[in-house]
Amino acid sequence: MIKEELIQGIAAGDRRILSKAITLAESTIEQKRNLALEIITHFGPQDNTLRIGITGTPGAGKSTFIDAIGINLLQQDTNRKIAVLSVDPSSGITQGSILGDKTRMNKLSAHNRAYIRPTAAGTQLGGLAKNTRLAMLLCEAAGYNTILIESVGVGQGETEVAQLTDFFTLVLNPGGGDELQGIKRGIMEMADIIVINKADGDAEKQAKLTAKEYSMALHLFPSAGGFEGDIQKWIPKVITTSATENKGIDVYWEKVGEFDKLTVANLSKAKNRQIQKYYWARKSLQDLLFAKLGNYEAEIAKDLAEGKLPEVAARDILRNIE
Ligand SMILES: Nc1nc2c(ncn2[C@@H]2O[C@H](COP(=O)(O)OP(=O)(O)OP(=O)(O)O)[C@@H](O)[C@H]2O)c(=O)[nH]1
Ligand SMILES: [Mg+2]
Repeated sequence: MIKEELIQGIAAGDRRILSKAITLAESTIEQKRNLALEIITHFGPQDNTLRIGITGTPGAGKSTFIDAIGINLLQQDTNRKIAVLSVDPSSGITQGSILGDKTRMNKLSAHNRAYIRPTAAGTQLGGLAKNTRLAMLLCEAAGYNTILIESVGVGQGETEVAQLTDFFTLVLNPGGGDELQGIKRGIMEMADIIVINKADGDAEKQAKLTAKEYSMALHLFPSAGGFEGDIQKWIPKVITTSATENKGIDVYWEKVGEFDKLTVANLSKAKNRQIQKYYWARKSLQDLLFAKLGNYEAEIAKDLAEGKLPEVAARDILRNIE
């Protein structure tokens, strides 16, 4: 498919063509990837979008929560179009969770203003968030003004989701003491909101208690609230929800709305996106350089055989890298 067709299709919001473009962006073939980059460049930055990261322990209810908040938002606001992207390092082999996600998001996946796309299987862990970023930019180009990114918040690499989004949501379950140990402190510190999900039935009381505990823990972080220069910082919130019983969903959107209003007004949303661009530029440069290293094995061997200091060999090679 040629570039013009792809651009026209995306501009018209054609999901089939959007999916094709995302597949190009995920490709390891340089030409295909470059085509995706050209398409994204054509559309330029979309500043009036909302990017939300949703992370949490496996099975915390992230997908069910996304289905509930997604439908709620689409009903409230007919100008919204939602794209859900998932970053799931475990989906590589069986694609089991992809099928699982479709059933957990059955309301959203049937909605004509929603688009759901898992990150392609088989990609490396480090590349997942990078591919998700390009997928997000393509979705925004296709008119999806609200992006929800689901990722599992254990292991490494998922902190990168925070580098993709404006608002970072951490989904946990009632009775969190043990769970806290599985979640890195760093992730808690990044959260703009902690959602204690599954606050229903017998667990409702426990959920309120857990929320109180997390709330106290959050305020112990020196990074919470206050001012940075003359910019008033967001104070992270803790709420309880039931994604299955649709409780607390309105409160969630209220908090997101407050956050967006604050960060647009004090310009920190735009500033944050600028910082993120630097992050992705550096990371891409690092990856490109790293990919070239393999070409210099023979030169390293030759230099060392000639008795060069390893440090000198490295310096000389770097000077000649094109
Ligand atoms: N009682 C109760 N169960 C819930 C709630 N939200 C999700 N669940 C259940 O929890 C299980 C896991 O839900 P998912 O939405 O797949 O959780 P997830 O965090 O996306 O899971 P992974 O993507 O596999 O990490 C399912 O059986 C859901 O029905 C809730 O609010 N209350
Ligand atoms: Mg899920």
